[in-house]
Amino acid sequence: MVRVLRKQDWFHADGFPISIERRDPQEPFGLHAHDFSELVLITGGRGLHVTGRESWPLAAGDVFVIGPSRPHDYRNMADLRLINILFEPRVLERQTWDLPALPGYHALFNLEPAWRSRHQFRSRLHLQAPELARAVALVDMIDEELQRRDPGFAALAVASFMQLIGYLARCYSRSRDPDTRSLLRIAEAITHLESRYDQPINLDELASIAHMSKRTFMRAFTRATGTTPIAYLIQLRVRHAAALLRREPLNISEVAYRVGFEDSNYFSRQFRQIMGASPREYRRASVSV
Ligand code: RM4
Ligand code: NI
Repeated sequence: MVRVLRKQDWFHADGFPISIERRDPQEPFGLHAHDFSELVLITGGRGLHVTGRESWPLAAGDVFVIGPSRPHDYRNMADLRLINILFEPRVLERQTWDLPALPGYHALFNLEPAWRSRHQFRSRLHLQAPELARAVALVDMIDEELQRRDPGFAALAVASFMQLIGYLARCYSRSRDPDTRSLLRIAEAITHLESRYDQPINLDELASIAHMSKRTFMRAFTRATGTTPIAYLIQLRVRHAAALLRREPLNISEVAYRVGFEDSNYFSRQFRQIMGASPREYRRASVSV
């Protein structure tokens, strides 16, 4: 059994969903998983990052995300130093503004883990020294707010966290490495889906955004995300529909139409399959809480 680190032991008692741990250096820790996510910035030294059966060498400037329940460990450490930003994924589920419009955002948080394991970790975010310095300065701002915990700290810490993520996503998008470029092309197709989910979308268009043939695109997308482009789109639509059902007094077919479904029966079936309740039941349950 892999040891699982729990939120209650690593986050402040007030429940704020971001916490910072500096490892200067990282001490041997052992294989473990978490019920939260970690955004890790390697700031110095060397080591090996191990997750599952894969491992890859670390150097200053490497940045990666470890999602919940993914076991990992650091080995062969030589003065390995890192900053670990612990966060609950819900921070990125609520209000992300236009972060999902950045391909680097999807590459860092959604695609990379799946893609990495299939491509021996060749695609990843690596910051140049000045970029790393800027990222660390943003972390320091979050940290200062978390240390002081003055009124308003939550808003300011989240604001700096978003700035950090936006900055990292932009750095990712600028990468010239060929493996990373191909990952980013899939991320661009996702960005397109995310911003036009309510419109008719065809595969040819997506494949051309990714600069791939339709067949290669289908295969690469499915490998990177674990689902087909169509299933991804349907999930996206259903997610947006759920938000509308919670917030707006629209009738079901209007909701279906707004998120891009032409047929409201089809919408209801897909909704039930993904959310485990019909749109009507879902709305009733969310009103009563
Ligand atoms: C450890 C190591 C782990 C992290 C915990 C919180 O020193 O960095 O990856 O999960 O701290
Ligand atoms: Ni960890």
